[in-house]
Amino acid sequence: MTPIAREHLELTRRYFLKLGAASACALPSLPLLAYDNAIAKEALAAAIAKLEYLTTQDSFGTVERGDPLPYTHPPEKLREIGLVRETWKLEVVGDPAAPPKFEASLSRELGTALDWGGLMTLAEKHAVRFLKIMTCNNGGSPLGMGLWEGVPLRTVIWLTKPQADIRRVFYYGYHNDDPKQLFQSSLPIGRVLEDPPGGDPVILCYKLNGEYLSGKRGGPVRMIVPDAYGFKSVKWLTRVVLTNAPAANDTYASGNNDIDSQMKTFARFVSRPAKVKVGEAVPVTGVAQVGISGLTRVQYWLSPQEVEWPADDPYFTKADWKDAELLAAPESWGGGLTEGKLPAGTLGFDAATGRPLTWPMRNTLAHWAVLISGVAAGKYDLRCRTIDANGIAQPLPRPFPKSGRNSIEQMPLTVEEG
Ligand SMILES: Nc1nc2c(c(=O)[nH]1)N[C@H]1C(S)=C(S)[C@@H](COP(=O)(O)O)O[C@H]1N2
Ligand SMILES: [Mo]
Repeated sequence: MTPIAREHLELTRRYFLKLGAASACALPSLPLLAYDNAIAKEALAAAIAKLEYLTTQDSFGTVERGDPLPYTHPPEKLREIGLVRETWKLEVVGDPAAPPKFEASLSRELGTALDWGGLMTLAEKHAVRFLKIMTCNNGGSPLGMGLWEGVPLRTVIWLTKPQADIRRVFYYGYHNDDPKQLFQSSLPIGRVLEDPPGGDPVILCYKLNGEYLSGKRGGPVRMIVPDAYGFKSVKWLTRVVLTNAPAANDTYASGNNDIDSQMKTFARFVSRPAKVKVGEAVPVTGVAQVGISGLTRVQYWLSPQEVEWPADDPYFTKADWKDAELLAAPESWGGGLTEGKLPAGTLGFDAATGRPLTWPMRNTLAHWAVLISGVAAGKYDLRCRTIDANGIAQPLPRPFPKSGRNSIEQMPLTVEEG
């Protein structure tokens, strides 16, 4: 099971319990024994797996490079290269190839680089926390769901007294001083200085789920870009360059990746049986990533395998899709937070009640579940998809890979004679 799968079970168990109780009175003709079996199975799995909304730091999926991996150096070396909090430093300098107009470099050479103490002083006044899902644009499903804390990148950029001729911000992770291991990304200065309505800032991130970032997660400090795929969130951050260059120079631009893509909305299965007996309900659960266009519905479609689908409808738009249930925001967020509580002041949450202002929230995930009943014996393909807040069904409006993999997921399901 993936980390998100495990954390998801706890939520869905409650959903099935509620559903089971309600249907016992409302629909007395349903095969209750089968329902009970399904409920029991879910409850058991949940007790074993203890699911949560947030992914703990250690159970995140990881996409990394470097030989050796920067955080695996011995402690002495880590101190020397600035990959522990006590010795970490961030440079913010101008690009000599496309010079910006600004007053004050934060540089190692001048002794003005931002250190951990400086960052923590800024944090006292400027720290923010928000939820963001981490997904590799080429990965089939999310790597993890986090509560990230940091200081907005713009707070540090303003310290350099920028004036003009700045079009982009390039930024770099530690790479063993080997140009071949360099990992870099970039953003338009506009995105750094300003957030879209309801959006979160780009941050110099030092905490995940209330704990300091581990080396593996990119600590002491990584970039977190809330609305972008993972490659914009550079780990082991050491250097920011202000530039008047007009174009991106992201490492991910090689490999045919679309480096301007914002997150897409798409659904994935988490748990579903491969086989049931006729009369047994089919419990299905999943996650949906909520991209730039939001999320209004998750749907499923059970199609007999022997039916061939017309080639001119590759996204199954004419299929008999049915709604699954989108689960509400959890009461307990998990992820190792004390009592599962989000800290006060988390962006997008009501200060008085601690509840989210909108749900589902962009750049996070939502859980979904459905209990499918009355399926005849046979072999099926089970598919799921999202409908975004513009009413557009996955994988449209952006079906191409390399800007975020969002193809419709498909799982086989066999319903056996009783
Ligand atoms: N320095 C550095 N930062 C990096 C990477 C890397 O290889 N080196 N991988 C990126 C990619 S492609 C992704 S998808 C995310 C994954 O973040 P995670 O490993 O914390 O889940 O980190 C990004 N940041
Ligand atoms: Mo990635």
